Amino acid sequence: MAKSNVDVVVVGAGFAGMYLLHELRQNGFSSRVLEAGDDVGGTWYWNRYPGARCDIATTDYQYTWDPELFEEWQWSEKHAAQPEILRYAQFVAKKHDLYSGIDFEVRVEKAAWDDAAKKWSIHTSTGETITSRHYVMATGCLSVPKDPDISGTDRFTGDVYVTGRWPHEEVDFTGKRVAVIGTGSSAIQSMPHIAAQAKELVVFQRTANFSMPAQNGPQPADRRARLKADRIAYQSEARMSPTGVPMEMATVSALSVSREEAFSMLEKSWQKGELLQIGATFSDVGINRAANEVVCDFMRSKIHEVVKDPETAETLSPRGHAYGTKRPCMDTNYFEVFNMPHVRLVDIRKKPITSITETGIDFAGESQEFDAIVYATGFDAMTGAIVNVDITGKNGITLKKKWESGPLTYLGLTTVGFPNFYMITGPGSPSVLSNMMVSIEQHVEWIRDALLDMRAKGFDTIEPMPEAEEDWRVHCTDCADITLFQDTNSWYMGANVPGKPRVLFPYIGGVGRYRRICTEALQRGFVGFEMQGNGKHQMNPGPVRLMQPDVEMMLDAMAMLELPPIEAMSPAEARGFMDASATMRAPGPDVGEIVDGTFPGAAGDLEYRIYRPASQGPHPIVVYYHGGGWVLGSHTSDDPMCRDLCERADVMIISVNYRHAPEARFPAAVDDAWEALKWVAGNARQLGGSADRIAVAGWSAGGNLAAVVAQMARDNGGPALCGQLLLTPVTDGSRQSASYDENGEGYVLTKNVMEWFWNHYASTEDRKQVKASPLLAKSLANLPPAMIVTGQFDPLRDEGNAYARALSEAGVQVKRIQARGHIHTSITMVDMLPSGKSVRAKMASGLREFFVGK
Ligand code: N01
Repeated sequence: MAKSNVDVVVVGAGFAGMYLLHELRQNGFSSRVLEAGDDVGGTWYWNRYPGARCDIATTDYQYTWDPELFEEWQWSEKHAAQPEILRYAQFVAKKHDLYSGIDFEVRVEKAAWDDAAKKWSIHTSTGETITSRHYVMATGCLSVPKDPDISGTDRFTGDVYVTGRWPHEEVDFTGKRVAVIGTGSSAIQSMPHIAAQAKELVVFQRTANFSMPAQNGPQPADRRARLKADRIAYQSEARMSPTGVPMEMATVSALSVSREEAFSMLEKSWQKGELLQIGATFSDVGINRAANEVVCDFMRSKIHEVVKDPETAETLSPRGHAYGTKRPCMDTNYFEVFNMPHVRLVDIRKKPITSITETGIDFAGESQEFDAIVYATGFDAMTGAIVNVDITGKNGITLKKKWESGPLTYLGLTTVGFPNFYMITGPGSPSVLSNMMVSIEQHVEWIRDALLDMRAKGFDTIEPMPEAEEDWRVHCTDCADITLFQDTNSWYMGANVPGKPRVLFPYIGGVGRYRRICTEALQRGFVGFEMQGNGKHQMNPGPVRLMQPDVEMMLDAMAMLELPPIEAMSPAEARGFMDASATMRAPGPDVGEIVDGTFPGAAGDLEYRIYRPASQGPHPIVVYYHGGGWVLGSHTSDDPMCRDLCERADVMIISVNYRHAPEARFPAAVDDAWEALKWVAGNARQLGGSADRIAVAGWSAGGNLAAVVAQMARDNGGPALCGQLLLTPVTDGSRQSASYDENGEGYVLTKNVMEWFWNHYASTEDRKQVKASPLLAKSLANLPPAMIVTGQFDPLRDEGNAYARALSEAGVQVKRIQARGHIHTSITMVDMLPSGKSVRAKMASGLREFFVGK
């Protein structure tokens, strides 16, 4: 007799529920696993349509937690078909005696949290009520077929099939007139099988889809060899990779090679027959529309090669959505189907279905009779299975109500108001954008480790904190914002279900990054969670380290290059290194005009570069001081950012050089910066700008100089400044703030590099002077309005913020931007890191505001 009070109730006996059951048993937790079907397998139990196969190669789509399985189970093909995957699930269930822990043909109808008892109360379709301390939804992301939303579906008297609920017995379409509605993965896989049998097949397509041949056959030799040589290393690589499948990271932009070369690189990827390979051919397919279009063109050319009738080929060619923003498909002879004489393609955007009738389908003035209709119309993805159960958390709030405007989770695993409730591969986790096996295992292990840690520390309940959930929502949005996903109507965006909120449901920051964040949350003592039990109450608001995904990707790439530390170089070597790096960056936008010249510095002529907007002048002038720790750089070293600010703000930027340390130590740079400002102010009209509309700006050490000259201008009665824009400025060299410890290593500008800069520039005594440390000024009153930008992961963050606070306290108008998830150098990386774009847009609007009404 199964127990009605257990530690954990798990819903679903797919690969997630099975592994969780195993781990719970191994660790002495009592459990009940409830499954609606009559066998294990989850998605592979339900999706039995002909041709159903896994799109991820079997070398990668298999459990790793039981190493014996690698010997005991041999896959027959590269992409296993549904019956084989189901047999694998059954094999594992038998081997580990999992069947004995699962209740089949039981649906959970209701689950409610009892806050007094600190337990879940779970009501099932059999009338049983089970209580449990913890409740886990392992219900899969694509398990609730969506309503086809076509009128008259209930009228049809012929045979009706839904790909996601296919009958267990074989379906024979021989001699039948068949309609297939939908052209997603399920339709694309099943179509060749249906076409081979049917007398007549009509395919109703709403949106054409990208698909490539699966090139099925034996397992990929290279992957097999790597697995055999070092299974652990291969698995670790998968776990830390962006998608859960080991793959080389692309470093080349699709726009940096000729079209011929791009097509030849794509052809190589195509030949591999691996789902993720095409998108991984170039570094910018997911984030740059023009780069993505190269891939789209290639994919469309392939359709035209196969499909003989050009009009049909064009109808089958996706237009209007970026490659990868709707799930790309893998097929076996899908496009070939449309060369068969008994197959017809109907584009329902041009010929809409008006109704299903008793005998067939009415569309665009035609009435066609069918013996069978196959609905391959997809799923209420990601959240459908979760909110289908009436789940009530604290204070009587249901999850359905809470998620009305979109799912809110912390780490895609938990949600505020629902203690001891977990989702496996839930919304806000990589899930459907990853190799599900890798993601499932990671979630199961996270839940297991959380339960073990709670038991060890005597906690009964775990619930995410609202701040953590909000941070996660913002981070997920940051990640989505740099991609092309939001422009496409896809089930990833909830767009296939009328009324569903439109957000990117899965987390797109990558499998490896996600794993690191989840692990950090546990290892640092339940970061972001409120824990209670045994009279103890712990709140650990964190936050976990959430970087902008592109910034982190850049750091990963830099780590792989194993670059020598700057502080181990001489200034000359460091300058050479910086110049070489600059040749590899994107140039930045075009501006109206660029003019180079010289001005008289404090000890001789120095160079400047003017960036003039294309619009009619005279323009406001921004005197700009470059970054580089007073040791590196020049008037051209921040070229892309100067172009970007000029173009966005419609102001003239004059980037001025200054003498560098150690050859010219403090206060040489200040003296030159000051001379530059005076010279620009005195020559504003000749330079084509407005003499009464001048501001200063600078990045890093240049931000330090800009802040210093703004004070000097105030103290010397001019030039009058309209504003100061300080990007991650140095403001206080006399002591180091907490951000030096927090962010002192691993974020390009390290504590050691900063010390190296200071040592070259100024003595310990000099650092205490106001012209080196503007924060130390006796008064900051009467300075021009300021915009101060600080990066979250910058050692200089706190001193930038301290300067902003001090200015504000002195009555200066200050706008502060905290660049979430950014490091010291990332905001300036124009056209390389898309996440910096919105920060620079704010900087530009800040610049424009300096001059409003002036
Ligand atoms: O569902 P889909 P699916 N009238 O939503 C169309 C995974 N999977 O079951 O795009 C007419 O992709 C709809 O049109 P549109 C995989 O992640 C994996 O095929 O909304 N048409 C679309 O063409 C996959 O992405 C594997 O304009 C209507 C189709 O129906 C996910 O499951 C195999 C319509 C639905 O396509 C879902 O795939 C299979 C209407 N009223 C599935 N409503 C493997 O790993 C919808 N459509 C192998």
